[in-house]
Amino acid sequence: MLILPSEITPREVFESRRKFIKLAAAGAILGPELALAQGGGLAKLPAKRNPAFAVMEKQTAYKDATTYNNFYEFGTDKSDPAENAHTLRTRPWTVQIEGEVKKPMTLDIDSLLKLAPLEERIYRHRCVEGWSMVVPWIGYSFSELIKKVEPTGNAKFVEFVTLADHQQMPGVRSRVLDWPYVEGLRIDEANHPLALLTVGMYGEVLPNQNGAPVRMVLPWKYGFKSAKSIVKIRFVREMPRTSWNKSAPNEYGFYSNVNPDVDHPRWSQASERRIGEDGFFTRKRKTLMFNGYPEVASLYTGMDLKKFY
Ligand SMILES: Nc1nc2c(c(=O)[nH]1)N[C@H]1C(S)=C(S)[C@@H](COP(=O)(O)O)O[C@H]1N2
Ligand SMILES: [Mo]
Repeated sequence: MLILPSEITPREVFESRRKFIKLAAAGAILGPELALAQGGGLAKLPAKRNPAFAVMEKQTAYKDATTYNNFYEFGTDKSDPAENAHTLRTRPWTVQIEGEVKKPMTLDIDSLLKLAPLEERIYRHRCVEGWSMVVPWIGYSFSELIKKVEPTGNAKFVEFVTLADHQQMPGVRSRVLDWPYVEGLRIDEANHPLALLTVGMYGEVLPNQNGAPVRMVLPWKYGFKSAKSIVKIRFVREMPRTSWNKSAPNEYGFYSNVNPDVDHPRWSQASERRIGEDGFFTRKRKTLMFNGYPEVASLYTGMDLKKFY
């Protein structure tokens, strides 16, 4: 039945939209993929969407975002983290913040959650392997935490150290990487508002396989820069030696900004497969410079991005 817009009263519009949203939320009309921000039944985490940081692309289904993961501490197959990460104990959990700061602190997860207002941000998320997702994350800008600890003038970089406990993490027994998983940023990158200290996704706390209880999300960089299950944040003078850089320095540089013009030595980075879109007729998507976040470009003025990959 077609109704002309001129025939509908504002009240009817409102009512039908409300019904639609209710049904959509229940997954009845759109199916689970488009039902907005449907989680997986974990603890809810109220957060207001920040529209300035919300890409209007179809969100990846929760099921896909939580069963196709890289988290080598739980195994190297994409399905391993979802199968194995139930052994991770995310409470109690503390994050130690130390190094070149005037106010070093150790925060438990509840204090971290309360450090700044939680926002929902819908980011593109692109792995160096050539796949991408669109995920509604929950967190706040890492710059909020930087403000609290007051870095000294010597703090040029930030190092993220993540949990490496072979009791809880079966993958740590294998030597695929030099544990603990370490990542890093230059201090101005860490201060960029896009850099998200992340505690939830899809309206809920993070599932273990996605880096519970706290991780980084750096949408303009390849996924491996976004360290999961962080236990220590160090403000340092020297560029941190990061796990992937140590394991293959010619393949994984410190910066690792998404860049369609700089290929991985073993494959092109010009395009990507969006998880959930892999039908026979589905074209690969063109990868965008800085993953479609040109606002970070000024961080790299004057740098040769082929050299500083
Ligand atoms: N501690 C830790 N963090 C990690 C990884 C890891 O193996 N261990 N994998 C990285 C990689 S390669 C990617 S693509 C993203 C994947 O995040 P997601 O599973 O939430 O999509 O996490 C990153 N963070
Ligand atoms: Mo990745």
